[in-house]
Parts: sequence; structure tokens; C-alpha cells
Amino acid sequence: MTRSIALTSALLLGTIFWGVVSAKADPAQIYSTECAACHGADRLGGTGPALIPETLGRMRGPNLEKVITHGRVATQMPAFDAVLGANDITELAAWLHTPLAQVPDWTAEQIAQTRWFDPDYSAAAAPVFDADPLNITLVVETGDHHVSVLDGDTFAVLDRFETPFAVHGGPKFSPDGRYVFIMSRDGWVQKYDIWSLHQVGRVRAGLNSRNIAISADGEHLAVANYLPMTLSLLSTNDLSVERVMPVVGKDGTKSRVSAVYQAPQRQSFILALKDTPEIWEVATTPDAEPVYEGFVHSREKGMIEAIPSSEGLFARRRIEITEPLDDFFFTDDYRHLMGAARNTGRGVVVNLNVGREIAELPLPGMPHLGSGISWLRDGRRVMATPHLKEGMLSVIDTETWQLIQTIKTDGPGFFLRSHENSPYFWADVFFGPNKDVMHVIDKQSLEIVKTLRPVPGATVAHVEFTRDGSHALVSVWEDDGAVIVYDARTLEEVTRLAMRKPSGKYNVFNKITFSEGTSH
Ligand code: DHE
Repeated sequence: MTRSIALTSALLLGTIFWGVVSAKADPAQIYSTECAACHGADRLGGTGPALIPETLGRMRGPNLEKVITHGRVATQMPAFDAVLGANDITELAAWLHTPLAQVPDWTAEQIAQTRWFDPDYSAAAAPVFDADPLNITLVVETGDHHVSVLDGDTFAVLDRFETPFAVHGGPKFSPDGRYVFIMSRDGWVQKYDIWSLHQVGRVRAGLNSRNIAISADGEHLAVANYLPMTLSLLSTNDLSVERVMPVVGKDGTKSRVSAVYQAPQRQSFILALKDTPEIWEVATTPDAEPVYEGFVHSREKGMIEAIPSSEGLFARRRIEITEPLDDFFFTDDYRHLMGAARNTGRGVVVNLNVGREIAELPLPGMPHLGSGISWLRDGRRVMATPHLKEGMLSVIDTETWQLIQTIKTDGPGFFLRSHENSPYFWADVFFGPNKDVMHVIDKQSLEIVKTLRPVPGATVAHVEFTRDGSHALVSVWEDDGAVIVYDARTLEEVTRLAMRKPSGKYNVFNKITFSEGTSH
């Protein structure tokens, strides 16, 4: 927002009372005077983030009013308490929570117009650093919207670059680990060249987006959008738009895309749809059809539809299910997915080959399946998932789909992480009085072997391992936070790096090899 002089606002709005605008102001008018220059006349963002309910839904209670009143430290968002009265701020905040009268289509042409390339970038012929390029770990710092690039052996920070506002979900790496793509909730996709330690460019693929996925061949990037209700498909090479796919259920219902995932063996993207009881599979290779076991079966049932395209690239398959599923965990062979519908306590297993639900799972307390991990226990592959609303982890056998055990934790958690070379998995407690706790759990006995509390009172969450699994990096999720590096065997602290509200951390090797302890 730009702050104009109180007098200007006051004249526009009517009354002056001790330099503060009175309560009778029209919030739309206040917006256009005070906010539009940074946040866009259409509220869809500019140099500041979009101010629409889809984005602001995460600012609960009086938080938005607080930000307008006091501003945001270390950002360009100033305090408005000297310009606007308390009632005006309350009304403005309420108005910002009302939906837009008209949402732009955000067509391929509109997306293309946002494409921007960093004029200072030139591609290095080889990494410009001595560190192992596959043991680089990226740390997303949400405190000031940056990413730190860490050498995974020395933990030196090789670069720290600015990201678009409010990055969400895991960045996605090209299969060779050279490039990384990062997405913000306002739909910006940023491409960064790790070898050159330099940003390549950006494009706005959606107006309110959830996450991204990269195709197995590294050629295509899919962006899951809530606004508009589309899947945007980009070329990873130059961020050009390959297709904007409207998401409409078989019965004509338009749907938001909750998330998109890469299914490498299937050479496809899998989409979780929020508003229609379907899962979509989108082919990422022109000749993907033969790998879809069950393709004929599905086609007979009329469930495969090819969107007009050359040779089947981005052909779409609908899998009909009983109710919309929000959040997925995939088995390692990508034959099955576990899905949960938020707030129902019900989980299901879908066989992607035959295209139907094959089992039900008891999953109360809002499981966060996207954070699930799997490993071998007594020769059987099991998976574990945290629950966002209950202090427990569920461990499930991925052959019988039986719940093997529930592990009680000190509170509801968000993320799990392990590594094939580690006997333990790490589970945070994100919510409640014990949000400063990290449990380390034995993968075989399922017993908590250690509970770490590195900074009493500070939220501690999300773990990533180094390439060889020897060290575990933990976020102290606070504005004056840190990444703490632990010896993954002794569980002793090795070093601590100051960071601005570090959230997710992503090791290049672990991500491009689909390490069994990492989220996919
Ligand atoms: Fe996330 C991943 C959905 C809130 C931080 N989050 C994901 C993914 C999904 C998801 C589907 C997997 C996509 C991927 O990585 O490609 N997240 C949701 C929600 O539905 C939810 C509960 C509500 C929402 O507002 O969207 C939600 N998520 C949050 C947060 O509040 C978090 C803690 C802070 C933030 O930055 O928004 C948060 N989500 C993350 C992170 C990942 C993530 C750090 C990547 C984890 C990883 O290790 O891959």
C-alpha cells in the first residue's frame, strides 16, 4: 500500500478528526486511495500480494486489521494507524474478505504477458561453486520471502535470493538437479539456476495457486490453481504457456485444484480436485497410453477423454470417486494413492490402474497425507501420516491397508521426514503448547526415542536430510529463527544457522531420486 497524506484521504472520504479519517468512509474508496498502487486496482496483487478472500483466508481473526494498523516490519507495508481510523480499518478488512465481483479468466495470453526474465542472468557452463551440486539444500525463508542455498557438506550459505511473496509447497527440481521451480500462493512461478546461483525468470501462472509438479522428463510444469479453476501447463525451458486446462467435472461442476503431483512411472500428473468427486490424470508424454494399465477398461467406461492435442500429450483421464479428496499419498510404484477428504475422518485407497476406490481407511483428525512417508518394517512397506487436528501419527500397512499402530505425540503435527540411511523418522508438533517439540521415532519399534526441544517456546518444524542421510536439518519456524543441523545418528546438535522464519528445506539429491523418507 502507498500511504498518501491523511488530508488527501480525508477530503475524499469526508471528515477529519484529529488527522484521522472518520468511520463513514467507503472501504472500496479507501482501497483505491491507499492500497491499489501496490496491491493492484483489481486486488490481484502488484508489488504487494493479492488481497482477495482466497489469499486472506489464512489470516484469521483480527490479523488483517493488525497488519493494516501496524504494517509489516521489514517490508514495504507501512502502518496506517495515523491515516485511517479504527472503524475504517475494520471495514476495509471486512471488505477485503468479500469475493471479487469478477475473476479474470487468466488466459494463456494473460499469463504469457507476465513472463519476465532476469536481464543479469547468463547460464554458467558448470557450477560456479566447489560444493557437490547434488548435495545442495534449499531453505525457504518465509519471514522475508527468500531462499538460502546451502552447501550440504559444509552448511555454508552459497546464495540467498528473493522469491515471490508467500511461497507454498515444495520447490520442484529438474531431473538433473540443475534448475528449481518455486511457486507462491499468488500463482507466481520462479525459475532459478542452481549451477549459476542466479534467478532465471518468473511467470504468473494463476491468481491463487496451490502447488506445482514437474513431469518425469523435466519438460513440463503443472500449476494447480484455485483461481481461476484451471491447471496451467508451462514449458520448463522458457516458462511459456503450453496449455491452460479448465477444470470441470463430468457433471459440469467447475472445480478448484487442491494439488497436482508428478507420477514418474506413469509419466503423468495426478490432480486432486476440491469441488468434484474425480481424480484427474494428465499424460506428460505423447505416447503415455500403453503405460496406463486399465486404460482400455477405463475407456470402455467412457472415463478417458483426450483433450484435443497432438499425439496425446496432456490427454486427460477422469477417475470417478465417491467424494472429493483433498490430499494424497502415493505408494512408491504409483499404482495406489491414499486420499483424504478434509473434515470427514474418512480416507480411501484408489487403485490408479483400474481407476477406482479399493479400500477405506479410518483416518480421523484431518490426516496430512501429503506429508506421509514410507519405509520397510519387518519386510513390509508401511506408511505414516501426521494429523493436523490430533496429537497422533497413523502407521498403515500399504499392502493390506490396515492401521498397524497409532503413535501418540505431544500435539498435532504437520511434517514427517526420514532417509533410507536413517533408522529414525522425525515428526514435528506444529500446534498447541508443545509446538517447540520434535519427536525422533524408531522406524522398527515405532517408539519415540528422543524428544528434542531446541528452543523452548519457539515453533520447531519440518526436517530435511543431507544427501547421505548423515545430518538432519530442522527449522526453528520463527522470524528470528534458525536451521539447526543435527547428527542424524547421535541426535546431537552440530551447528545452527540464523534464518528468517525458515519453513521447508529441500535437498536436491533426495528430491530428484524420490528418497523414501521425503514427501513426493
Ligand atoms: Fe502446505 C506442502 C496443502 C497449509 C507449508 N501443502 C503442501 C502440499 C499440499 C499442501 C497439498 C504438497 C504440495 C507440494 O509440496 O507440492 N497446506 C496445504 C493445505 O491444504 C493447508 C492445510 C491449508 C492452506 O492454507 O493451504 C496448508 N502449508 C500450510 C501452512 O500453513 C504451512 C505450514 C505454512 C505455509 O508456508 O503456508 C504449509 N506445505 C507447507 C510446506 C510444504 C507444503 C513447507 C512442502 C513440504 C515438503 O517437505 O515437501
